[in-house]
Amino acid sequence: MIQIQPEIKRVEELRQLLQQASYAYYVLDAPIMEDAVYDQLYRELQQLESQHPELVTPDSPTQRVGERPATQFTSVRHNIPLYSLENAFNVDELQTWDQRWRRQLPKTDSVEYVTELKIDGSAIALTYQNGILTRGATRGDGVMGEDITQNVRTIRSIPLRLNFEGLEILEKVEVRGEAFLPLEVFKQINEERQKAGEQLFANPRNAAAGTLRQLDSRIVARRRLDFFAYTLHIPGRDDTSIANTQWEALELLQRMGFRVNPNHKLCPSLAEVAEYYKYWDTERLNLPYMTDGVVVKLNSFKLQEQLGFTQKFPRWAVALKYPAEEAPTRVENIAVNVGRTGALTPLAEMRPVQLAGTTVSRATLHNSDRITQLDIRIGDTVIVRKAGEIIPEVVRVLKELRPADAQPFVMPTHCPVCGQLVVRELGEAVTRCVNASCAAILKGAIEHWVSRDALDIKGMGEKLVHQLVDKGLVHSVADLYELTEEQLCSLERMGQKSAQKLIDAIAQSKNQPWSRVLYGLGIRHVGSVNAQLLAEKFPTVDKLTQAKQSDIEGIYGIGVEIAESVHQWFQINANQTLISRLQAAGLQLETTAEAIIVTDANPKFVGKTFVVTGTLPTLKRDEAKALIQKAGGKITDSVSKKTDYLVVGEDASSKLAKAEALGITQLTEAQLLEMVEA
Ligand code: 0OW
Repeated sequence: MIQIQPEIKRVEELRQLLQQASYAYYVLDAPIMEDAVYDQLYRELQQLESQHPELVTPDSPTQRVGERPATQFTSVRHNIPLYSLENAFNVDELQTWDQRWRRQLPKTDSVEYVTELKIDGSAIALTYQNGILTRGATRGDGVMGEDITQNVRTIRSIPLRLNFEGLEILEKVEVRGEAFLPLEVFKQINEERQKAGEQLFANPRNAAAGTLRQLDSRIVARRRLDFFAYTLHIPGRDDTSIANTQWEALELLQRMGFRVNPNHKLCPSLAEVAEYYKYWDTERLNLPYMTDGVVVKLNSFKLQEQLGFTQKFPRWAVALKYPAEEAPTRVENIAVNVGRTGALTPLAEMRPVQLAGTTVSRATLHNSDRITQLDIRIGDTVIVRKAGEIIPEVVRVLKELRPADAQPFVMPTHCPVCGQLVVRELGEAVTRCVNASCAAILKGAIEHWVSRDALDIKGMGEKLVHQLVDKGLVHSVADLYELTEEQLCSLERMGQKSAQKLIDAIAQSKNQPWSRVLYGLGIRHVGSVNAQLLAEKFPTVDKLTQAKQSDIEGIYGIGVEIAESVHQWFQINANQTLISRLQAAGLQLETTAEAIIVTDANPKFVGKTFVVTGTLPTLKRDEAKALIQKAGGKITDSVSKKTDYLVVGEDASSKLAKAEALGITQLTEAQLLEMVEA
């Protein structure tokens, strides 16, 4: 090995200096050197690294911006699901949330809350191994996200290496936070897009999400995304093992090198939370980034653990939103929609009104309790709100404008679709049609089955589903797999070609994994997050059918009501029949081994054989292997003259000697990563 001692020392020195300067500038917002000095040091490091490529490490400041655009994003699993937040739109609803969690833990007297500004960006999850950033992913559906590591590395306030000074060195760390676009940058981007004649981003949140999903990380680097961390997990360990409270966790995140929103506050009572919410309603308009509410969390991790999660949300946190735009309009009719669970949902049909950039003409009235509470009548003038959510809501009725002929609404006693008597269980707010063959329920079930997160059957739109049911061609989702071309051709606007295409799409859906089939069954309380958790714990349908309710309850994030609903569903004969019909049709009712699909074919890898030996500095062996396979390379365990590359880690085995004897090219992890990204 030639003597390169002085260069190694200089490279280390430069790296240290540049990292401190970057941290001070982007995280502390307190520069410690002039930009010109930074650029000169950066160039010196770049020169040294190009002379000695083996000195390049993934956490070097020069490794932030990848050169080659990705072809597409691979989907990745979050070890710990990313939950979203339940909404409260005012202090009353905050109190309701507070009373609800207290009912779960009656003995709790005084608790502390942490309030954080709710940054209106895009949630991302970061993975660090031995302190090095190895993965960045979008939230996705909470369980599966997209690998956007290349893009995340360009966010200057995200450290490429954690600072464990004075802290326990943690092998694996998961950090979650909000990536966002500062308002200034958002305006700049839209000005550029305006000039380029491109469509503008509607708001900073869409702009951030759109930027994160850019395939070319050089574009991302130019857009100067920023990041506030708010959650820290150590996979495999209890959160309480590293901090006892959210407050401590935020401190820890700062010490490790993350930007944490400075406006978080410890509130000993709900009154203080309300004060904080009131203060920031106006104050937030002076901030250089978009917020849409306040996140209120119970500070104690012990309490958080005791409370756990519902199907989608943590019980110990709530998003206290700021009301968005509201507008008055008239109720012309109140119609009743029968959903796929049979629930009868009253809908206000209103005179169209402009709201938050869209035209609104319908708003959900939820259930008859809500109608009574609002005392809404046909002909009333109401205030409608769109609080960032897609579905607008009626906030209140302007009684002083009520016309004499306003008609009160009465919930129908018979299902408007199938005519059967409807049921409203005691204590339940919802009125439901319980006729399993009600066309509305069947249509809803099929729409759910073919939807994007379920079996994802393209071409099976709402109109087609309604035709299939109305013509008696389909009485259950299993019938889809027996549809013939001539049956489809008998439908409106269905030619022979599109019929065949649809038959193929239906057949194609048999390859969807067991978790999607489980979600597609439409079991109450089983969303796509829980379906994936259930499919992981019960890899075959038989295991799930035979599972006791207590086995199901034991899964992280699955509560009692979900377990009860799942267990009951599998006891019903009609459902068992459906399962066996789906099995006969060839649907995936068990988890097959994850096939590594070549997603980023790279000419340097296709047709080449790799052997990996020794411990790599940041990647696990199977991660390096997956990386190679996804790029189209082949992995073997032993070295032979057919081997093209040997990836060498620490304490390499005898394979190294054999590779040297055979003159096989050796690669360090850094060189492998460079090859992958090149
Ligand atoms: N947007 C935010 C924010 C925050 C998580 C922890 C468990 C569930 C929510 O500023 N300050 N804190 C959390 O806490 N979440 C936030 O945003 C959420 C993440 C996903 C949907 C929201 O954007």
